[in-house]
Amino acid sequence: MTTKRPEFEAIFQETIVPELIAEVHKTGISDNAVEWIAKNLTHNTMGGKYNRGMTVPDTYRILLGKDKLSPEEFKQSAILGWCTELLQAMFLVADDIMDSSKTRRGSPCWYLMPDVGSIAINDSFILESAIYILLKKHFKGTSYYVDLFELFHEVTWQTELGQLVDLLTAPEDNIDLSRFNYQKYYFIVRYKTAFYSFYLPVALAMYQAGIATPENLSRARDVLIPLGEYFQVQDDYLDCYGDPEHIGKIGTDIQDNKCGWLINKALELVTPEQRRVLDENYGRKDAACEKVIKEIYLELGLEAHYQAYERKSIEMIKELILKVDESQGLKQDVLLGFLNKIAGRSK
Ligand code: DMA
Ligand code: MG
Ligand code: MG
Ligand code: MG
Repeated sequence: MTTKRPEFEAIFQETIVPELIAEVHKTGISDNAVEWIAKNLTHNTMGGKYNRGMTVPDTYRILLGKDKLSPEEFKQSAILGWCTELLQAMFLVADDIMDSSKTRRGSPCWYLMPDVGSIAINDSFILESAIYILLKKHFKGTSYYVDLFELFHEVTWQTELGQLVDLLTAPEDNIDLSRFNYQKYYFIVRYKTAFYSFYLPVALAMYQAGIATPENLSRARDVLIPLGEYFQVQDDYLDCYGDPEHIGKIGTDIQDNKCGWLINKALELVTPEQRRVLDENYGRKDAACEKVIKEIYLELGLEAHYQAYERKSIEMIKELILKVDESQGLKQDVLLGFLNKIAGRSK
């Protein structure tokens, strides 16, 4: 049985928020600050797909070989799941500022909410710090406490490096498509997305289940990183072709001059004339230029190229999964389950 949203959300509302708020109260901070933190936590951490968060209890259950976790087992792994969602919340609050995005999960981005503005920067730090408060409260004394810490620190660092290269490759005032290539692209997506979104939740459950040997971790990583790359290609596709009502966000990649999958694919296929049009219109903060780029994408049949990429990726990842050695406690079903959560997604 896979984790259901209501049981996962109940842990947040009944355990995570009250505990964090109790911690905040201990400082004697003013009531309006307490209310602010409660709002920051709920607005930015709830309402997503929870692909990352719910994968922790889903993985833990499979690794223990059970149909259902006990309430205590579920709670412990759901807390680690919420720590991954807090990390995601921290990155998204900052990412939306850096990408000049307008909406997230169907609401205005946090920094655009009334009275928030640049307080959002500090709010993202608070979301990150909440992770370590929860880890201390629930895992200090376990044999793997330091491993959890190091894992969060490592993937946070990797994500920050990925975000840095994502931003450095997309300067606002110096547009030069000849600097884009797949090598840069795959560095960006591996670092900014794959480690924290795919490796992290599975590795957390592996520590909890006591099977996180270096060999098992590296077996898992060898599948989860390609899975994360595929996920970010989907994200790039949806940025242009997703329905904003359905995906909850309005795409910004073309106007932001991002080194995304679609522009890299386009650069591979263009005629010199189409290339000139891309050079003149990509990365401009102008809806008319963005429309011209989308017309070129249409001429190039990028949607069909994406569908072909998607089929090939799913196939390739399934093959990788079938080769995973299960003799040391890792289970192919963990990886297959994660693949099935995202394969062919439209949001
Ligand atoms: C996402 O990149 C990476 C992080 C670390 C949030 P993105 O800007 O493509 O994400 P989104 O499309 O959700 O803004
Ligand atoms: Mg973004
Ligand atoms: Mg971004
Ligand atoms: Mg995106």
